[in-house]
Amino acid sequence: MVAPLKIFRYKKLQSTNATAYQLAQQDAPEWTIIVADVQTKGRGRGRKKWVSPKGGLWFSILLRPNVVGSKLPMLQFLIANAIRQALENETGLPVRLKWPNDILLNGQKLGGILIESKTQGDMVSFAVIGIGLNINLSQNRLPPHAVSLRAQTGIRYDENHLLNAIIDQSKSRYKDLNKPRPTRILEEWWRNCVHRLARVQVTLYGKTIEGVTTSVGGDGSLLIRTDDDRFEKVTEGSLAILND
Ligand code: BT5
Repeated sequence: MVAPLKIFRYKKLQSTNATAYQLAQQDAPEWTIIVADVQTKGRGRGRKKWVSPKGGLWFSILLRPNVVGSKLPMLQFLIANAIRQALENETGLPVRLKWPNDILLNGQKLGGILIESKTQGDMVSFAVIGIGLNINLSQNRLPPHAVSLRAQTGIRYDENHLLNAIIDQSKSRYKDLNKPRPTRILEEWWRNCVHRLARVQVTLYGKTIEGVTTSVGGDGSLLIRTDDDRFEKVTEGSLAILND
């Protein structure tokens, strides 16, 4: 059964993920959504900061998928597909995806996804899906290599309308997570991946792998064919697209 949607809106929070996580621990139902106009401690992966002034869409969705923890990367891809489709439908802009968690517009970072979860044994008890999207921020409020919809087009967008479109797309795809094979999620993600069959460099803990990305796997990994024709599977890291 799908629980009814409940949206909690705040003017300012440290992090919508932190608030959603607390609510999850207090048994809040699936599809509880936390939105903040401003985050004072917005976070990315690891210890990275997420710049979150007014003008962005900063929100978290609480889900309780009945899946094993190893399926969480597919949940991230599923949500990335939902965001991409919603933004493309509503704005007509060519929004693309970059491994592992980036939403791009014209090669620059429009947004990102951060999943924080709790598991019990192998199973997920809840997942908080944090989504940050630069909607109406002016370029001078954005970090380097970032872009907003408004900075790109000069148009001001309705953040609420976009939020609803993303939630609708996420809801209509959610059941795909329970399919035995994640083919549909993976194919859609890969079709819209900006570095499909491109030369990339992935860095993790100082180790670098260079080569051509050939596919993504059901565990969320990226397969890279190196110059000496070996296949390397990477499950974490930061990816840069090489131009040569
Ligand atoms: C991400 O991390 O891309 C995930 C970002 C998730 C943010 C949402 S907002 C709602 C929810 N509540 C939170 O506290 N977080 C989530 P990562 O791949 O680690 O990228 C982080 C890097 O992106 C930083 O180190 C900066 O280089 C860059 N960055 C920071 N703020 C940005 C922004 N507003 N737009 C584009 N890039 C940004």
